[in-house]
Amino acid sequence: MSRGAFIVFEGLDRAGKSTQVSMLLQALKDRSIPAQKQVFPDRTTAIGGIINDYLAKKVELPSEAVHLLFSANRWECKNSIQESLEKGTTLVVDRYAASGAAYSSVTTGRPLEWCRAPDQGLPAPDLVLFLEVSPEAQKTRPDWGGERFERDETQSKVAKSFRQLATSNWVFVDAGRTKEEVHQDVLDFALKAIEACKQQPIGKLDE
Ligand code: FDM
Ligand code: MG
Repeated sequence: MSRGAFIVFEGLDRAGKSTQVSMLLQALKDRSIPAQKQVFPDRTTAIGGIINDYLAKKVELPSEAVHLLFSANRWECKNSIQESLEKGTTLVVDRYAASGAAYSSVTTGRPLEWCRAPDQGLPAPDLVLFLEVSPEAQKTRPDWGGERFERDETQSKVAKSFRQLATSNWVFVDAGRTKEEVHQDVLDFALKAIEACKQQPIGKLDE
C-alpha cells in the first residue's frame, strides 16, 4: 500500500496558511484523496496549553524553554504523524519544524543549528510550501498584532531565518495574490508530491 504525503505550510504570521490548508484539504477530499489537517503549535495538548498562554502573553518563560516546548509539542505528535502517513493519509500541516527554528533563532539569538537540534529525528516533510507575503499585505489581514512575535522587526528577521532553512523540497509561493490563485499553485505542487512520495520511505529531519 502506498503512503500519504507530509505536506507542510510555512510562512510568517498572516500569510494565509490556515486558509490555504482548508482549501487544499477540500480539494483533496473532492478528489477522494485521504487527507487530514494538523496544526502546530497544537494548542489542545498539555504542552500546547502552556505555549498558548505564552503566546497570549499570560505567562513569561525563557525563550530557550519555549523553544523546547514547541519541539516537544511536535514530538508528542510523532507517532500519530507516522501512523497516518503509513496508512495512506496525506497530512496537511500548518507550521512545523522550520517555524520552530526560524522564530527561535530570532527570539533566543542562538545559531540555527542549536535551534534545529531538538527536532532531529522527527518525520521530515515531503513538501514545504512557503507562503510569501509582504509586510504591507501582512498588516491588512485581520487580527494582526495581538500575539507575541507579531511585530514588524521580529517578522523581518524571522523571514531571513526561514530563507536559510530552505532545502530542495521547499517551494516559494507568492501569497500576495488572490486566495484562488495561490490555491491553484498549491494544489499543483501538492498533487505532484502525493504522487512522488507514494513508494518512498518517510524521511527524518537531519538524519
Ligand atoms: N511558532 C510556531 C514558534 O515560535 N515555534 C514553533 O515551533 C511554531 C510551530 O508561534 F508566531 C510561532 C509562530 C507564531 C506563533 O503560531 C503561533 P500561529 O500559526 O500563528 O498560530
Ligand atoms: Mg499567528
